[in-house]
Amino acid sequence: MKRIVTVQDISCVGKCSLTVALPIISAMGVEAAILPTAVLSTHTAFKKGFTLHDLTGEIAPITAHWKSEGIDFDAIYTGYLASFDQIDLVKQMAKDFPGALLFVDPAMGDNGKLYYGFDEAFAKKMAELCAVADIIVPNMTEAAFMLGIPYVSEGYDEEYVKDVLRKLCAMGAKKAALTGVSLDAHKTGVMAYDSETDEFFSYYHDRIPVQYHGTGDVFASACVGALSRGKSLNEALVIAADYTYESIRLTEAEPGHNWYGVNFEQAIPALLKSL
Ligand code: PXL
Repeated sequence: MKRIVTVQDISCVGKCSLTVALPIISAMGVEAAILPTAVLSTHTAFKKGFTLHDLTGEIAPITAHWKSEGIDFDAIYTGYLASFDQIDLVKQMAKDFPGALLFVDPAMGDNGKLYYGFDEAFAKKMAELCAVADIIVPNMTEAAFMLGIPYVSEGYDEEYVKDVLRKLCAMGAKKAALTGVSLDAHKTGVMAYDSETDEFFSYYHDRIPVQYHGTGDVFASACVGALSRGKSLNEALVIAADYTYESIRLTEAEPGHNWYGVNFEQAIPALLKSL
C-alpha cells in the first residue's frame, strides 16, 4: 500500500485540512500518516475566539524519529501551514525524504483575499516551497499572491491562464494545476501545465454559484490520493474535480447544511467508483 504523509493543521471543527485529508486518503486505499502543524478549535474563517496551539517545535523531532525508524513515504502532501518556520521545516523534510513526491497545496486564500493572519510576505515564502515541489495546486488567488500579480476574478482568457501556469512553473515547480479557473460565467474548473512536456490540460464543470470553505482541501486530498493509486496527473485532476463538485452538490442538496465545510463524506462512494 502506498503511504502519504500529510502536513497541515488539525482544525477540530471546520471540515478542512487534516479532518478532510485523513478520511479521504484512507478511503482511497492509501495509508495516511499525518504531521499536525497546529491544533485549532475551528478553522480561521470562524474569525472570533478560535484557539490555536502551535506545534512547530514538534516537526523536526517527529521527522527525526521517522528517519531513525527507517520510515519512508511515497508522497509528502502539504496544505495550510501557519508560519515561515513551518515552511522552512517542510522544505527540510522534503530533503530528508528525497524519494517522496512533494505535492504542495499552498492553502492561503480565496476570492482575491488571503486567509486571516496571512500577508503578502507569507505568500512569497510559500512560493519558496512551491519552487521545490513536484506538483502544486494553487487556486487563482494563491497564484496571484505568490506571483505578485493582480487577482482577476473574471474576464480573462485561456492565454492568460496559460501564462499564469508557465510563471508558476518558472518559479521551480515541475507541474502546476490552477483551480477555480472560470473562462465563462457558467463554467469553473482546473487547468494544468506540465513544464517537462510543455503540455496543458483543462477540465470544467457547470459552475455552482456558491462558495464553501475546505473545497481546496477536498480537491487536493483526492488528487494526491488518486496519484498514489497510480493515476496520471490529468486523470487525478478529473477525479478530484468530479469529487469536489459532487461534495458541493450534496451540500447544497442538504437542508440546513452547515456553512463552514462541504459534504465530502457522503460523496466518498462516488469518489471510490471513479478510482
Ligand atoms: O484550507 C483551509 C484552511 C485550513 N486550515 C485552517 C484554515 C483554513 C481556511 O481558512 O483557517 C486553519
